[in-house]
Amino acid sequence: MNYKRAILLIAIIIVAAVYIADISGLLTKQGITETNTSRVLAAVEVRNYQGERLSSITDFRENSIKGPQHVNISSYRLEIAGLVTSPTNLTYDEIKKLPHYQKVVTLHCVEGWDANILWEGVKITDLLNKTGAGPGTNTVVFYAYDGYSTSVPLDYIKKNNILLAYGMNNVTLPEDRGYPFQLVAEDKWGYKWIKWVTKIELSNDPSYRGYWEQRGYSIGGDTNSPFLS
Ligand SMILES: Nc1nc2c(c(=O)[nH]1)N[C@H]1C(S)=C(S)[C@@H](COP(=O)(O)O)O[C@H]1N2
Ligand SMILES: [Mo]
Repeated sequence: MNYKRAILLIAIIIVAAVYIADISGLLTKQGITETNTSRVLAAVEVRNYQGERLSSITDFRENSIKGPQHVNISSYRLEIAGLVTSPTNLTYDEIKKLPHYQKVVTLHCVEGWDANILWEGVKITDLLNKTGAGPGTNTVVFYAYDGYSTSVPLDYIKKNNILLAYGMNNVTLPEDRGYPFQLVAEDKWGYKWIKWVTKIELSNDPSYRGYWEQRGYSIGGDTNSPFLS
């Protein structure tokens, strides 16, 4: 065997080994699926998932405070700051390289419409593992490109494997829907599902009020309670 063929063979063995290690990592954890199938997202959205009917990525009412935002992905950084041990900035590609998960979750807007979507993204806890959380952290505040903000308890994120989504129904999050990232705030009203996320801040202030919370919506935002507090 000549030198070039040996190199090629070694390369093939490495690729195969990485692939097998990756697929054997297919796991189901607390209702969410870790997947290796859709890192390259499709051109056409799925409308059924394991027999369940999904809404379309166009079944939303666009009513964001400043309309759809355009985020330049080459200069985009997700900042993770506040009560962290080591603050960090991550690019879109760095975040997409983290383990990714899928779950079907319904967004309920206080205006009375819902959307049942197959979300795909990374776990917020995986992001926070990069920075650490200092003593006293109990709240996670999210900020967006349009000046919007909201907060959720750190415990809620940990207990529910809350995702930061970059995909919906197997397609990349469209700009109108929050590209590059939307928080999948399951069991919470739509105003907690912050889009165009630019910053995650760890805080010790559970009474932080974001955009709609300052205008009277509840800080907890649970869909099983009234949203006006
Ligand atoms: N950055 C940002 N995120 C936001 C909003 C917004 O105005 N700005 N609106 C929220 C509200 S009230 C709802 S119901 C959902 C709706 O998602 P959609 O605009 O994709 O339909 O986005 C949430 N996330
Ligand atoms: Mo909403």
